[in-house]
Amino acid sequence: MGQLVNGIWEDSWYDTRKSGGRFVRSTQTFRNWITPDGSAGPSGSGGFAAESGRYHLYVSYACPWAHRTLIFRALKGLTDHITISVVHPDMLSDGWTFDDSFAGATGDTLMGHRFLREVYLAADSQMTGRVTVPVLWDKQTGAIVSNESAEIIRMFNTAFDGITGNSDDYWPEPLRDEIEAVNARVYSDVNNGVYKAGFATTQNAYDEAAGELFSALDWLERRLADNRYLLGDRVTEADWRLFPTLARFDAVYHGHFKCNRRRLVDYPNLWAYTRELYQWPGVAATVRPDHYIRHYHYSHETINPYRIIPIGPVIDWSEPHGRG
Ligand SMILES: N[C@@H](CCC(=O)N[C@@H](CS)C(=O)NCC(=O)O)C(=O)O
Repeated sequence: MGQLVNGIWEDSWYDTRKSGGRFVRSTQTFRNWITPDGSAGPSGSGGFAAESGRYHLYVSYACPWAHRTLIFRALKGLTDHITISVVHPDMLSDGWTFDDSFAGATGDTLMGHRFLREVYLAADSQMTGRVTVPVLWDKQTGAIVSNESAEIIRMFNTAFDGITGNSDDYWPEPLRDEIEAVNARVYSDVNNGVYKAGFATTQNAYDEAAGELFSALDWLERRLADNRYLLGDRVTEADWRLFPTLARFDAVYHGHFKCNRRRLVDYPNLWAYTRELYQWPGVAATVRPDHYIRHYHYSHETINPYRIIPIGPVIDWSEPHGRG
């Protein structure tokens, strides 16, 4: 694993020395928005109009951030309008690669590159930063629109509605403030919280992250006792941002990241809720345990130096959820 510095690939693991053993996720570099008419969005520059077939999404089935974008692509009827390439689950010294020898890894179906970093360099030959998935690519201008999943799902939520005729809204105006508040805690303590626990290199950093994670799961469990979804009776972006972490919890985070106070299946409401979201039309195909179990255990040498892939818990996703 590594990063680009002035266009040159440097192979290095996350440096937690300056942050007291804490993992600090860096912010993303490409922050433009696709809009219905190509006008500029909340950040970046304009020129990215919603058009069928114009955009390509680079993803990993292992990555929870990329997973959100795949879910929104499915929910919003965008599979015929936005093409995808899926990287190999192993992220080693070359970062994400387009080796297509793992079932479901497609290679770079658009440009035929070997490494994801080449996609970044095609957009900016002097790029400095991490080479992450997801990446939303504009075929027309040869630019990266965005590599920030939180913003890609907002674009997918509305930008293509005129093309797809799908106006389902997962970020409804009256609920936005509350969605933001739930997202903030879920991001910090759950989505990123599992990484903070797993990548901690001091006991203190781990204790802090694991404590916050399980307090947040207890809070979510209580919330879902009286509410079908996080915001009440309507599924929103907040649910789809939580789901990828819950889907990986028992198979990956519980063991590999030492998030083991409880398993997801020990929380009756959260577990039934996760099954309901899994069973939502189009969602199951985005959940690839083969990719995420392989990715985490094989790629994180500092955590699992012998790269043994565990046998894993048996998880019955098809059990009726009984909610609603
Ligand atoms: N804020 C980004 C985070 C993306 C991210 O960190 N992706 C991970 C995979 S789960 C990655 O590609 N990491 C490679 C690296 O850090 O070098 C987003 O939500 O899109």
